Amino acid sequence: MARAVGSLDPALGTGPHGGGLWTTRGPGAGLGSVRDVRREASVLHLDLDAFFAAVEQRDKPSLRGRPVVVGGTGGRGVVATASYEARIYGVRSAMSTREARSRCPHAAFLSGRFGAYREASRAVMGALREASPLVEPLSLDEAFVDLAASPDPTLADLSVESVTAFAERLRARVTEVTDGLTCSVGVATSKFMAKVASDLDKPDGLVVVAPGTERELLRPMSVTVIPGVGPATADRLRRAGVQTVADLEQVSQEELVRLVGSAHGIGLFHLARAHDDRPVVAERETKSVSVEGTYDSDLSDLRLMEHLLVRQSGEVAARLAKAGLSGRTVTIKVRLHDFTTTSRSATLPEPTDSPAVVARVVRSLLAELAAGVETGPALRAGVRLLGVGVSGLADWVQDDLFADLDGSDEAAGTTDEEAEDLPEPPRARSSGWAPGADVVHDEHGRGWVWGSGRGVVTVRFETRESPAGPVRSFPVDDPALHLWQQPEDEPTDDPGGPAAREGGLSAPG
Ligand code: TTP
Ligand code: MG
Ligand code: MG
Repeated sequence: MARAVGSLDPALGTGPHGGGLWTTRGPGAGLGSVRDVRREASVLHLDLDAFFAAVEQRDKPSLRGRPVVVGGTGGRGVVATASYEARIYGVRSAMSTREARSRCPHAAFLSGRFGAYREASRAVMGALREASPLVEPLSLDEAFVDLAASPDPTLADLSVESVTAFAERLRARVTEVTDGLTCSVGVATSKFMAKVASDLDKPDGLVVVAPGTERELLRPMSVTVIPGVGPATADRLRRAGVQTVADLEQVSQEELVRLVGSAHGIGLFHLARAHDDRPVVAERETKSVSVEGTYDSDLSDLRLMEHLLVRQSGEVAARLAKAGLSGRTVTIKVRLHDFTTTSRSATLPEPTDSPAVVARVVRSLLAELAAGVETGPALRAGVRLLGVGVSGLADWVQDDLFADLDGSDEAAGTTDEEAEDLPEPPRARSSGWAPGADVVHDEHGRGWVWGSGRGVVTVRFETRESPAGPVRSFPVDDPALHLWQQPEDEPTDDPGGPAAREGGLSAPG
């Protein structure tokens, strides 16, 4: 499965484009230092294949080799991911579940089990840390590993041959510790190129980009391969006649700054030349960007509080974007009329700098406070300070940098349509049988919810270790049927925290 891109001749080196010119990002973002691009392909990027769906197929033998869609299964549900069998029918992440059902009606639609995903993620990150002490997780299923920091003696020369062999062993190890999940890996001289490479031979692939061949690999690719270039930025560039990285290389730095602004123009100029000297950072210093406001008279109108918090979300997001930062944890802070201060946080599965995403989380956090037995009345009794913060900062912006800038008013506004986009409140698990949920029956043992409705719940009795099992139906209130929980489930402030549960996957309707 290993594929080496470009020449294996180490004499090619990295050329003269090494002098680090990254000065556009904020201090401490990991980009301000002057550093040479590495001479060896020693940055590894690993990403699990169809992560949530693959965990479901692992644990549900009857679904192996079949289309599986994980996401919100209710009316407003959105697809989190789809198995490769379902992708053949055009099912994609972030598509509405309704659309996914019409494209692939015979798929299994499951509402997701975050405990199982977190457990798999922990096993993977553990295996990566065995390989090198320098591991930088980007999300539940993805991380950078610095091979130059590995104590493994086979990596001593960091040649293409030795990193290739090492990466293959690491992939096998990931499959072993996760009981069968596969991953795709890219190895290159920088984070940018390693991430590009891990996507080139998905699923279950390995691509090693030989040092010196980065630019020829990038040239034919669409500009959207560059982090931060989403549809809106790509559209601006396309209108200027720039579609591929080769086109982008022809544009001067001044012209790029004019097209997309100084903060991103300079970065784009360098990334188009595969010039990325960001280090792999194991433990990021937790920093935050926040905005707060104090008010002369106590506020007691919830809609006004929401309006102010949403405006602050826009300011925080703008500061993040300006500094080239993104963060995963969104916090609201509220000081009550009696000067007690309270806060609520939620952690997203991926870092964001989007005003719309921050505002959405902020609204649901305010709604959570307003619904609290004690905090609700306290809010209504009057608030003198409101604040919004984003922490857990990364310098890898996942979203489209210009998607929100182009429509910033709508994104940060408080229209009724947006209010309807609030995540559905988490539903108590005992009140329903979510499709895909683990159950145990006193007589038949372990299984999972295949479907429910009209007072009946249907269970397939099988587990990771069993062959595909039989299906049986029970009354929904059958006292012999119970939800089954992973014993050491639910640590709270982990990747895939509350926001991931509420926003990433809505409860089935
Ligand atoms: P990805 O790594 O982007 O996707 P994937 O692992 O499902 O598929 P592949 O890498 O093979 O292309 O995301 C990892 C998980 O994050 C994914 O399984 C589900 C979750 N996720 C969402 O909940 N919503 C999203 O929009 C995306 C992109 C991912
Ligand atoms: Mg993945
Ligand atoms: Mg991923």
